[in-house]
Amino acid sequence: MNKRKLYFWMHLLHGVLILLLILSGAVLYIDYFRILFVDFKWQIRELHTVIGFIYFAIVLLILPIVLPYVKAHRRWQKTFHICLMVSLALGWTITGLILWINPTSYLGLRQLSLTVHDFLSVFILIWVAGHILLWFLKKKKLYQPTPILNNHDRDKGMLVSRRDVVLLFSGGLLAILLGGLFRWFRPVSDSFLARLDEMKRRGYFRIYSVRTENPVFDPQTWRLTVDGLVENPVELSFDELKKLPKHTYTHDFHCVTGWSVLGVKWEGIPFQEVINLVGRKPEGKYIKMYSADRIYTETYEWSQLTQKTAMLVYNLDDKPLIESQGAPLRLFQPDMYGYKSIKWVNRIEFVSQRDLGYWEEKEGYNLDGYIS
Ligand SMILES: Nc1nc2c(c(=O)[nH]1)N[C@H]1C(S)=C(S)[C@@H](COP(=O)(O)O)O[C@H]1N2
Ligand SMILES: [Mo]
Repeated sequence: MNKRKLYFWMHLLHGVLILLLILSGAVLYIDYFRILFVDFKWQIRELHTVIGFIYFAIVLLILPIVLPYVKAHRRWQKTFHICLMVSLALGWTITGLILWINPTSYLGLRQLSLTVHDFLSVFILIWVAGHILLWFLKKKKLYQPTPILNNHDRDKGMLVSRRDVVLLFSGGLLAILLGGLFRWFRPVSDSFLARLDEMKRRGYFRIYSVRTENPVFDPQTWRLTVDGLVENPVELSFDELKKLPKHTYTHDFHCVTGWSVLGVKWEGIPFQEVINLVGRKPEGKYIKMYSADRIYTETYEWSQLTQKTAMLVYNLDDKPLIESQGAPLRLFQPDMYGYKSIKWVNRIEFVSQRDLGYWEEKEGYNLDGYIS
């Protein structure tokens, strides 16, 4: 294979791998796709990781070919481009590795990695979009590329000159920055920046559901059934439930797959209030909760839910739960992982034998889900 062809294929392979990473990453990142492919979430994660490793290997392979070339030519565009690509690859790989290892004892590090990983991905996405746009425009003859004057670019089988890519990219960045100066753009850029800031500071909920459709909450017809091995089974309307003594406190939320939200304000009814209300029979040692999605369940030892902070939550950060986050009611036990925080709770059954919950059955998650 001659050099030109080799460069061409390397460049293409590099691009294809990035595209695959972005695609598999998007499935993990975007609520809609994650929920659609929920049964394969771990497989997609593994796939994403493997492609990531291959990608990094390719970057390492390409480097010895590219570096001498950059050294010989000392053109700032080239140097800039290579440095950028290599730092992106490094940043992507290092943060990806940390997320893969998922160090539960270093939540801060994990959180930081997640933010950086997400941020770099968006950056790369913009980069790729620019690449494809230029290539497309050129194909349609809508754009005349800056002539590729030197032989090396031609040797590399470049589709467009690096210079145009750099120009387009800096142009895009500049547009976003300058956009902030125009009044019509302000709300967009401000809310974007505010959201970005909040994401950086405390993370955000990555809505997880095993069904594609959320149960709808109708305050008129909604009932919470508490039954099983209790003295007085009850059916509570939302208003009745809210009349029980409430409790509010702030605590972090951790999903076992590696993301967290810091400093979430939880407001709801301590579960002990419900126990008091119905009177647990001695045989009712375990508690099984059902979701209005009619598929998700979770179970607990009754004694795991007696601390005041184990609650049926209806307000999150001072606002009623939104539909995708379990409206009107979800459980929260601060010592346990997110999967124990069952959403759309509509039935609580006291039982004498403990069943596995949804994820415990499906993926072998730990039954108690305590954060280590
Ligand atoms: N009914 C129901 N509850 C659920 C889930 C679900 O799929 N269905 N996912 C659990 C998991 S794994 C997590 S991490 C949290 C996510 O909460 P969020 O969707 O508010 O981000 O909800 C938990 N409760
Ligand atoms: Mo989770």
